[in-house]
Amino acid sequence: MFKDFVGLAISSFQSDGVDKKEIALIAKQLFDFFDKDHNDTLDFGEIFVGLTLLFGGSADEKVRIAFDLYDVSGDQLLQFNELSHYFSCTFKVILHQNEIGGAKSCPEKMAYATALSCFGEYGLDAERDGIDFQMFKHWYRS
Ligand SMILES: [Ca+2]
Repeated sequence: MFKDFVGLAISSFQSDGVDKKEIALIAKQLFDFFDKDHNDTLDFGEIFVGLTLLFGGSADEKVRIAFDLYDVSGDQLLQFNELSHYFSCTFKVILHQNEIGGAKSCPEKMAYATALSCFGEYGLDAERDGIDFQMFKHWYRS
């Protein structure tokens, strides 16, 4: 079931030149998020609740979901690579939606710069520190 899910995620993004490993990673986090009883299958209820939260939740719930999805290490901190990964995915979606004509913008570079400025704003060390949920929420809303 999980393999199907990842396969589906990969094939639906394949034409966009998005890194497969990256999709697989996010798909895994997303799957875990949906799979509330961790039995490696998604039942209708889990999918329904997951989608409701993703698309219908309050702003607070959405921030929480984003935070948990990208906290791959699960230590309740977004390390620099996790945060820049989050921005990279966000920018890819935004750029894809807007299809800025001809202008070759690079989501990875933008993500790196944004993550750097976010860490800088809180006076954190990109090598060692991480953004906690309160910082992320504050930053998300500013
Ligand atoms: Ca983490």
